[in-house]
Amino acid sequence: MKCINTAENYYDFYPSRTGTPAKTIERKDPVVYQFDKIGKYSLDEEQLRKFKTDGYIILRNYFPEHIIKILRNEFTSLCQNKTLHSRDEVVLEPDSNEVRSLFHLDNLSPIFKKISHCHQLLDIVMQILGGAVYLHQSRINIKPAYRGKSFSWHSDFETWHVEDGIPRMRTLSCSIFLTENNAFNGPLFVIPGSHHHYLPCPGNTPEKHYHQSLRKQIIGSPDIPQIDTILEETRIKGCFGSPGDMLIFDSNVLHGSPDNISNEPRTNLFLAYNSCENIPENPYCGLDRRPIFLANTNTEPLNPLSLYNS
Ligand code: 6CS
Ligand code: FE
Repeated sequence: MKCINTAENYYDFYPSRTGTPAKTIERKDPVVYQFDKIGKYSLDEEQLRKFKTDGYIILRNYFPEHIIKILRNEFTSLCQNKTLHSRDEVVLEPDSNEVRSLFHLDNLSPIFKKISHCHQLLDIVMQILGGAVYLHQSRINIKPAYRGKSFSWHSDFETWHVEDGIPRMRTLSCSIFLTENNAFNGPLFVIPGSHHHYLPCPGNTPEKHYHQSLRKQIIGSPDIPQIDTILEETRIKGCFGSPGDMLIFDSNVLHGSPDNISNEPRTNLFLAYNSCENIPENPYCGLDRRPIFLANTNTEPLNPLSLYNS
């Protein structure tokens, strides 16, 4: 197996986009690194078992309405800031000029920074990932009404491994629903249990791939026959919910979402954390690292903060 990186422990356990057809690789890393409760908001055993089996869990009414309102208002004012529009952090829909994603929120706004450091998140994230973590990526994905386009099936880990150099599966995302997520407005679909298998993707990574992939991902989506094999044993689930619900999903769970042709936008905040024992070096595709707004280089451990005091 190829190993482009020079560091000794930087062997490629999960090769992908090597240009030659490759078989499914069984996961080589734990899903839950620690079962003990480390804080008030940590998950109980049953929730952890569910997360371990399915690769995701939805916590209902996790954030109160007033917090969701603050996040939504902050997002609206960021979008109104015209100076942001020409920046790379703003990703537009593939066939309209509507905003599809806004990245690096923790850098753009103290409110988003604070939510990403709060106990409600870190008590769970540090439990599952077994110790100190840092924020790898933050973003809001907006699926505008009528025109929001789909995301094809993918594992976030595949991209973060190949394009950002994250070595092992010790990474997860929290997605806080800022609007309704229903059957009609382009909700996230997940394949329960798919995180136990790694599907190497066809093709090679082009230079500056993110300019294309964030609008419409083609490279980094597995071959259909491999997805088909996974779907022989399990069924697609829709992550429906209301504002304030929170989805937590393993970085290797297969997910995607359909177009939004409804009259309601679908807006979710995503915060992706990586273990401080899993620091990336050079990307496994051999190209330059992606910019900081996609793959944070500040890997200092986060200290959990209280959301409600000062
Ligand atoms: O390239 C990335 O990092 C991202 N792309 C997708 C489709 N999901 C996760 C992540 O934001
Ligand atoms: Fe994703």
